[in-house]
Amino acid sequence: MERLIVVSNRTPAQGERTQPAGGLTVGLHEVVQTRESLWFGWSGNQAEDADAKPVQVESGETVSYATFDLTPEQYERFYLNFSNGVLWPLCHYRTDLIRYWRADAEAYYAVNERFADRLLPYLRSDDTIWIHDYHLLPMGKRLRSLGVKGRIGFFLHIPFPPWSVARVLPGVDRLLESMTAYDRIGVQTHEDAENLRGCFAACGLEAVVEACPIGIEPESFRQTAISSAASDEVRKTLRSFDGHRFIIGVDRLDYSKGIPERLRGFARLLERYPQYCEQVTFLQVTPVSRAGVESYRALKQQIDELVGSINGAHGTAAWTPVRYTTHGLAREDLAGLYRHADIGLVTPRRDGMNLVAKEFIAAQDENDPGVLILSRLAGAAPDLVKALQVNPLDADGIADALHTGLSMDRKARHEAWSVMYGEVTRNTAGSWAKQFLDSLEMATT
Ligand code: GDG
Repeated sequence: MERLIVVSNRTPAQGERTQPAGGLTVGLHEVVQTRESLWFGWSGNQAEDADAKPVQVESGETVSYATFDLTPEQYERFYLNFSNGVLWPLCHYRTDLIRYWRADAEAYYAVNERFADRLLPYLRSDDTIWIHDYHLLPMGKRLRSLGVKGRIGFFLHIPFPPWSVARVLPGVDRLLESMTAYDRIGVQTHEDAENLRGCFAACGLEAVVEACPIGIEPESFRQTAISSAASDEVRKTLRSFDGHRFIIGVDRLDYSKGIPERLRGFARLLERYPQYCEQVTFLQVTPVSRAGVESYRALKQQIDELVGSINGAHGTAAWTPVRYTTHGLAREDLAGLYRHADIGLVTPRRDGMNLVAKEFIAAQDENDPGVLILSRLAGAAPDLVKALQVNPLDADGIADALHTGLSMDRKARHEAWSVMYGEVTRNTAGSWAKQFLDSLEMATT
């Protein structure tokens, strides 16, 4: 089997290499452990002299890591301003949040070229290269112009909008043209695939795009949930709920995740179904991300205020309706808490896939499973049809689904859960990577 080169903006941090913690890292963990691989990307560090510093290589038994620094200016223009201030909102249909500057776009292309230039000396002619996510859309084109002839695939982890939205981006045709360098482009859903194909067609371009939904490692997540369900940390949190039932939400702090909308949905539950007051607590875990981008700072303030106003309006001296933390939890604590939760509340306004929904299903106790409430705008929605599906903008719809979920008997919960658990165990991280790499292998270059 040829060597696999994985390229992503960030490579997993030291602690994550054996125990992956987040979306992309979870997805790729299995594949890089099972074949000779090199994982290449930004170190996460900034240095004024980054361009003069060599790539750092840490060799391992099957997987090696090669990382390099960015200059503060590259970090700001490439990562914060263009990747997260232009492409992320565009791909999540939030054109109102785009802050476009031509200099940032130029820095984006320049850093992509730098990724390619720095990778080149490490490549062998028979390597299979797999590039990931919106930070690196044009990287393949540079590799081709440097003479790389082997297979290059690309996977987009976030949604792709239709042409009517994508055309808002200045220079979108240049971006799409650069993506034709790939032998295969994978996206999460059929809708994303249709959208991206439509964009290529609108620009008179051709590329092979396919839907390939990402999964998790359900068995190991399930084992983590089982072994953590009675840990000190999980028990301490459960004790603090004082016997109340609880709803859990887990998301990076991001406007795509629909956190204010979800809080309004919970508030509507308390207003319209007052029998849940002092009976149900909502735990929202929201590690801060991208604090350098203005729209994320504004969102944090909005959530802080909403949590305060819901707790002020509905709380009592003895009960806090919303428990909210912006600190991440350890993965095992998260898994243990999912297992005890009555409801997993996953209501993104848009999401490429949403692995939290799949983790929640994997973590459940099959004898007494919780209920998943899922946004119909998450990429996971077509796979998890037995979830209680909601429109994330409809606070009353979320309240009704919460009421339904909290009222479901064990048999109904088990029926829905077992169908979804079947789906989560069929389409795993491993099968996702295999499907994409098999398809890339069939590409003739
Ligand atoms: C992107 C796409 C797509 C979250 N909080 C904590 C924590 N997490 C972990 C979750 C999950 C991961 O982070 C989040 O994955 P998602 O898929 O939900 O979302 P994104 O980070 O936005 O990922 C997404 C994904 O890429 C993969 O293709 O599904 O649509 O946006 O694993 O558990 N982990 C720990 N503490 C936390 O507080 N340990």
